[in-house]
Amino acid sequence: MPLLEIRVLGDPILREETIPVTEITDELRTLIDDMFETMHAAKGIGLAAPQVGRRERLTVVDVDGDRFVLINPEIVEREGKAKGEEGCLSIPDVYADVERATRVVVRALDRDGQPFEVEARDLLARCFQHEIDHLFGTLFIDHLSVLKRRSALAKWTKEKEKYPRLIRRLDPADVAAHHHRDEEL
Ligand code: GNR
Ligand code: NI
Repeated sequence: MPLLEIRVLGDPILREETIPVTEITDELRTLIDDMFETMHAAKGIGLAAPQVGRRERLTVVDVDGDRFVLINPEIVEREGKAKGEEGCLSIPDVYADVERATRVVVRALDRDGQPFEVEARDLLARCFQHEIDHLFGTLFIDHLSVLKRRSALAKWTKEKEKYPRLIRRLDPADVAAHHHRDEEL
């Protein structure tokens, strides 16, 4: 399964709203598999379709082995507030504290098109909120104060030079490493 290229901050697709999925095809399931593989190779806990150049309203999540495919997800309940550190595979090496709800309930379709609801807390809830933001063109830096956003963007101005044409290519060796680890677990 191929690794997908990750789009980084500055690529306009990260700022677009995604299009709801109307039909779950084999092609979409292949995209889902490739997104999991790419997320694992990048050592991320979530990955949204726009980050790999796609407009489908779709994201995948793996927080400590709790894996989710979220198609057309919606947050139907939110509760509590807490700050916690976030990063983004599309803004590598930039981190900042973001205030998020500590508990959410998300309604979505799974990879078979079946509707489900999931209640999440803490890091999983944070990850769901971060990913659902991506599906509407919002990035974690948008939640920062002007001052903190400026310092994050200043760091990015330097980091960005590592990503010609705003594309981040992962090392295929990381995929092999991950498969090896899967076999051990
Ligand atoms: O890998 C990721 N870590 C993370 C940490 C805290 C809150 C959200 C995230 S998601 C991020 C991967 C990513 O960019 N998903 O869009
Ligand atoms: Ni992200």
